[in-house]
Amino acid sequence: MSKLVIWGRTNSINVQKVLWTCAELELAFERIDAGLQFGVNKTPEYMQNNPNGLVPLINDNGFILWESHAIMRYLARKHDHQGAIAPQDPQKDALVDQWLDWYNTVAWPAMKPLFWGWVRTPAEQRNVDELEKARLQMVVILEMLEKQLGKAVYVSGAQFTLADIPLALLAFRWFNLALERPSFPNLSKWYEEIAKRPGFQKYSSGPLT
Ligand SMILES: N[C@@H](CCC(=O)N[C@@H](CS)C(=O)NCC(=O)O)C(=O)O
Repeated sequence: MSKLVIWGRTNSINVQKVLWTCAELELAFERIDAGLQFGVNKTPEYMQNNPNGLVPLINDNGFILWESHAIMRYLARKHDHQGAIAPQDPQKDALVDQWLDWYNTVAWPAMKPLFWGWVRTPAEQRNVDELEKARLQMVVILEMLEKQLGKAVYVSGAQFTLADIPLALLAFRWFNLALERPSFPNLSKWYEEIAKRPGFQKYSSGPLT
């Protein structure tokens, strides 16, 4: 029987993407804690499999893969024969890729300083002016998502797909930071819908750490 092993701590957004994807695809897996306080990810054995020394990493019956979006796509390609979360139509699938890339190149780079500043930096070391600039930048970026969600029910179109997963995990962080937030009705409506999914409930929730 094929065995999927995932390395990564459950509070990592990148690990959560993979765990939630497994939940959508109803895949069984073994998870090994790694990263931050758990260590593991900088050991020579781990670095041989992932030279970045980051989580997540998977071993799928001998096939090694890192980079959370590559892992999500791989699992969907292997198991999602009906196109339940990764559309088979090339254009719909390309739109999924577009938003996954947008998350990596635009949305998360803007969110990361806010998350690290408010969650992982001691209060006395925070640069509040820089954090305010980061918040305003994030508002501009979320306006793009707000517009998109005014045209489509889900991020890449009419169907829930892989593209919703990272952005919903980002939105969880945005909504759970004690920040001033403008009203984004489309984003809120989408988020409320997504928050009903068992994979989101199981892997995204809990205090931000
Ligand atoms: N682009 C990579 C980023 C992976 C990444 O930055 N992982 C973080 C956790 S979210 C990490 O391993 N940090 C070091 C640690 O946890 O020790 C991906 O999407 O998988």
